[in-house]
Amino acid sequence: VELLAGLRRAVAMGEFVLEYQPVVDLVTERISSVEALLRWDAPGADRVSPADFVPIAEESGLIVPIGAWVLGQACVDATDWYARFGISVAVNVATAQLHDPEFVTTVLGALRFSGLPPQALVLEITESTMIAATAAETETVVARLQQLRGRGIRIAIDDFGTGYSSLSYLRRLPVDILKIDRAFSMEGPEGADSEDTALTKAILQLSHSLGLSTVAEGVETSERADVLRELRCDRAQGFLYSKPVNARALDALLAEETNSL
Ligand code: G
Ligand code: G
Ligand code: MN
Ligand code: NA
Repeated sequence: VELLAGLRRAVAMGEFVLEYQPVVDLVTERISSVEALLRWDAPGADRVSPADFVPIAEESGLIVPIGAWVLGQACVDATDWYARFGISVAVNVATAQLHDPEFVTTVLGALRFSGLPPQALVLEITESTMIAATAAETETVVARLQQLRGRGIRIAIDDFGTGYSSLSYLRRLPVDILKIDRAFSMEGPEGADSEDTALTKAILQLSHSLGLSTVAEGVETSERADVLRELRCDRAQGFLYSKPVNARALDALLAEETNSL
């Protein structure tokens, strides 16, 4: 209840900020895109993790206005990065946003206002999006995603491999990118688990045969990056390359890359 009141105030007072985590091309090792990640800086309090407040924002429906702000801000920030470096931006979209009749208008409005081209925007949705939905609701969401995809916006399945019934979603959803959950790249005390590698390999084979692009999440070591490159995973994201950083720090990272060309 306290958190919910805080969230309402945060929406009204503009206490949210975005950080951006680079996604790196595994062959060139250059930044090809970024993922926008929401942060809540309540004045006089410690930063609250989205893992704690996003579920509450979802339950209360506040995620709809918060998500609209995220889309708008991410598109504004990315316009310059796209123009100068060809960097696209991925935005996390909660289930409640996809069920909002205004969702398509909100996304297209964010593009129009910022001037960001649709091919520079990726919407990340999770497999769980479809679990609670009825057949009719699923159809509506799929139609919305198809409409956006028709404009050139790409759709990514986030946290792939952890949800239930993954494969049936791939058939139903209009998808361009699979993001392999970081659980498959997390290393135990003896290094990368061979079972995780086997699963990663299977996901990559599936992804290749469906013509999808792949991003491995949670890559923390160069050994893991080597394995992924060998398995022809396209891109990787994780602490090996960069933690999520604010927009100014991302500017600096991109400028640094250009200088080292
Ligand atoms: O960045 P971090 O690892 O703290 O994020 C924790 C969780 O919050 C992740 O699952 C991430 O997908 C989610 N998250 C981060 N930013 C957003 C956002 O803008 N919208 C939604 N719906 N979820 C987000
Ligand atoms: O669920 P989603 O994939 O949107 O969550 C992204 C979150 O994962 C980010 O908030 C970020 O803090 C976290 N993250 C990013 N890279 C790494 C990593 O290399 N290791 C771990 N443990 N977490 C990461
Ligand atoms: Mn994500
Ligand atoms: Na993820």
